[in-house]
Amino acid sequence: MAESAHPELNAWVKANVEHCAPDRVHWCDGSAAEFDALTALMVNAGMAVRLSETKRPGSFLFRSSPGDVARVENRTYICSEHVGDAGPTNNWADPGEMRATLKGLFKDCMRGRTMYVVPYSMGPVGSPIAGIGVELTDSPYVVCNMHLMTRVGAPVLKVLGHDGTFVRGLHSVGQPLKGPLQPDSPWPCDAENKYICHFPDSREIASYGSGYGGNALLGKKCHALRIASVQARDEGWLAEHMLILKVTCPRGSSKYFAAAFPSACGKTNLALMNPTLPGWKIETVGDDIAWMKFGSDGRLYAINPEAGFFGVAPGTSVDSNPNAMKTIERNTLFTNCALTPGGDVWWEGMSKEPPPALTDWLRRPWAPGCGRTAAHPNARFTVAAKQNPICAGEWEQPEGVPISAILFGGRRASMVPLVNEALTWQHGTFLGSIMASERTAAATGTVGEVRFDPMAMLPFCGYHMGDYFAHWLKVGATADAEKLPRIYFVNWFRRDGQGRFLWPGYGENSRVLKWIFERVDGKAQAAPSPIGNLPAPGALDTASMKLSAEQLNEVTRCNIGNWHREIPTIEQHYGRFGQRLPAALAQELKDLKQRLDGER
Ligand code: GTP
Ligand code: SPV
Ligand code: MN
Repeated sequence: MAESAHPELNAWVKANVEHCAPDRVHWCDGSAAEFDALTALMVNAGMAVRLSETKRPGSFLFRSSPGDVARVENRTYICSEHVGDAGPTNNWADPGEMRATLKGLFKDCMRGRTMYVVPYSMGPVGSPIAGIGVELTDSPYVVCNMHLMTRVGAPVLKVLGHDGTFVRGLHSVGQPLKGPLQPDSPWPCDAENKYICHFPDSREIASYGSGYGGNALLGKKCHALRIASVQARDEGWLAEHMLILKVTCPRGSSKYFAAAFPSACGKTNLALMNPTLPGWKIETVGDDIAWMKFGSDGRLYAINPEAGFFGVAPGTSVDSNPNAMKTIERNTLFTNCALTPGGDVWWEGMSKEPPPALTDWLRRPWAPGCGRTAAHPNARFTVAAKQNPICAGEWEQPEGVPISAILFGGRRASMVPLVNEALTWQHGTFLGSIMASERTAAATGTVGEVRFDPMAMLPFCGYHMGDYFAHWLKVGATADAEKLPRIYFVNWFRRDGQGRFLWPGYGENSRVLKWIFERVDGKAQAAPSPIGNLPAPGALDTASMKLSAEQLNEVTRCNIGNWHREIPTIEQHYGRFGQRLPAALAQELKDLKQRLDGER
């Protein structure tokens, strides 16, 4: 493939070729041959290990530089034209100044390398909800991941035509090759000098210095969340950090739920769940991102803009997530997992007993009890969604699937009960806006620290969070209230005094999905509480569970005292948004306080 039929695209590529000075330019067609050629190239260069053809056919292991293992929120910038449009939760940078900085960084940065031009569609090609982007990158690892995570190639250029709009993404690992005789490093990057920049007004992304995940696969968080959230605000729809699942009850009727949990808080696990409740069935539409627009029938329809999963490996096992284990049996890219002597991958939690000897993610010999983890806690697998044995037949339906319920949830050791139903869309928006969660290894920072992460969008909202809340309220106010999804708050991560999880989670979460399903149908019973409707005694199906009455009461109750103590923290959180905090949410907080006072 040479150039496209799109003069503006061609001119943009040409300008970047001149500036970045790659030795070669390759327009990607998304074919299997292209994928095979690139993986072979990386194996030969020592950047990838081909895994055993009998144990893990068609699969490869990559080990990153220790300085490039996760998203870097402190190096992620929203460069809005107007000061203040990025809001207090984002790093803002002046777009003019940032463009000048980037110009310097990208100058000749691809010397010795190939620039890959990756035209991709987020969403089924040609879907009315889908969007197109083009990523220019000097990383063959990124290209192979984009093959699996998005739809790449000629059909995308066809939809783009000669004047279609697209999101522009420029990416470099930031390590020019010194010369043809200089061997490449196994994971080139510029560890100390990363810039993940977004220009929401012109729908542009520039990412420098990292090759890892959301920093580098620009279709994912940069495009499908940070840029798309701005497009969604402007056009009246929602771009959210949500899985999409289909749940079918024993009598055969189905509903679709979307759920927002922060990074590494259980989206992939819920979306691929094997329910423990007999007769109930879960199928996957998406595991990380949802784009939702209103259909002509007034209901909210969601598509999964992605085509694959970039999932957390540690903790994934035949017991916890058998469908994920089946999905990644073949044709999978693994990053920062450990390598077995037999040419397979391993990570903490994959089996109860670790293998006797491994090569860890830093390529060092590893033995059980040596005091280090063999895989990095943010080790990941990249795999095509269609390999998932429970992939819903309609997952690529261009019009999307109608959403009946939206779930919000985070990791909270105490306070937040297992499930709580919002009273209205506005109350649900309130609950989403005060959501907090313990930080995980998905981003660099202090693991375990509780922080507010509204709607699981803290690292991903491309504009002022106060305006984002207002957008949610507006979406609800302009819709037919009867047709809006109901909103729920869940928490699988309650702990006892010894730090053990009180709720078994994983497949047992189907019990909560059942209660929500039946609530939407107007069947299951609820009991009011100051924070919302909790399952009435006996309404949550706990048949054949090994959970004592005390444990069940502890996970499902609203702890009035804890909520009282949380109010000042919520007020402080809200205080950050100043005048841009919607009055309706300030009122919701007052109402909550009053209801809690009434329980004293
Ligand atoms: P991102 O891809 O970063 O957005 O993460 P995610 O939200 O898809 O999280 P994922 O499902 O990969 O889970 C992350 C970690 O949480 C894994 O180590 C899981 O084993 C663990 N986890 C998931 N669901 C549960 C649950 O119900 N209970 C408990 N205790 N742990 C869970
Ligand atoms: C997340 O951190 O929410 C992820 C992984 O899904 S990454 O693509 O690295 O953002
Ligand atoms: Mn995610």
